[in-house]
Amino acid sequence: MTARNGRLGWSDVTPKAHWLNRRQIIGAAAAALAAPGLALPGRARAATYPKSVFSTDAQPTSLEDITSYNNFYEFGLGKEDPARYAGALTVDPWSVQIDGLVDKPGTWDLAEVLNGAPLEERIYRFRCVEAWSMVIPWVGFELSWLLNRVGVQPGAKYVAFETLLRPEEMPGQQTAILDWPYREGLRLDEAMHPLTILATGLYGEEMPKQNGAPIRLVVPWKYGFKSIKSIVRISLVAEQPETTWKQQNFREYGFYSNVNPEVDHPRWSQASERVIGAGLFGGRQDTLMFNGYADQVASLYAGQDLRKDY
Ligand SMILES: Nc1nc2c(c(=O)[nH]1)N[C@H]1C(S)=C(S)[C@@H](COP(=O)(O)O)O[C@H]1N2
Ligand SMILES: [Mo]
Repeated sequence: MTARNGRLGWSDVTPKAHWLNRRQIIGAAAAALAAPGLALPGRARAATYPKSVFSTDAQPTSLEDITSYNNFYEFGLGKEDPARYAGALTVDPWSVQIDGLVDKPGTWDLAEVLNGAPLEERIYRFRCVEAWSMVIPWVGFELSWLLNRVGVQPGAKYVAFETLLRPEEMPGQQTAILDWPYREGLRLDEAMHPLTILATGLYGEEMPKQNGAPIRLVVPWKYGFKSIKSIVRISLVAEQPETTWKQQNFREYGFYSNVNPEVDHPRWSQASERVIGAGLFGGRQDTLMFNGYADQVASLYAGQDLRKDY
């Protein structure tokens, strides 16, 4: 992972049809703004955000693949279920409860959460525990920015997250495939790490519902299930919180779940991964320690046995 100096820019690596489409949208939006009395169309939110030195220079997966091959069990077990059913999810209004060991607990409207947020584009590798991967151009901000705003108290050691519980709109929640609501957690130092973001969009547009609208976590060095979607609650706590997949099967899904090619899943190897969208041939690559972010995060785990703390 390197700074992007001297490398191809986003427009160079974005699939061209989509980029042209984005430019047309931006052009239309600018025209609408320039013409008094013309309303800005709802979807014309595409915008460019500052590039981050944390972005990978790897080729982003297409928007089509990122939004049609998803895991979001609230909408079903199939990869195509979220794109089919998540449209029913109401994401406006949306509020986020922030509680526990913080100076300013409360329930904030999403607009208040995002007020002043330093949004950036973060092109991250994304590795699912099922041994497939993508490269996703998120839009988001560092979780630490929000935690610093609400004031983390000294006793806090972990951060717990919860997804919305609304079975009327989420058919998967009408079944017992998981213990709802979906819950995740990070150690406080992981949560405060600059790579850890709350994402509100991808490809320069607001977050598609199937990807976890309106706000979701992204922790690029951990298996994808840690990156919890559609967050309604963030709690600062003293003890390691219960998390959905660990509760489901603690032997297969540990609390840490750092991407690690040397620690296999009990039922399959984690040494390599299927690259989504890479075509019929040559679609596998070796999995990297901490998903390629070892330089940035390995020090968080100094002195820990990663086979034990899987
Ligand atoms: N609430 C919730 N968050 C979730 C999931 C889920 O089922 N429910 N699936 C996880 C898994 S297993 C993965 S791989 C990623 C998938 O994110 P994507 O669909 O945006 O690629 O979301 C994670 N976050
Ligand atoms: Mo996953």
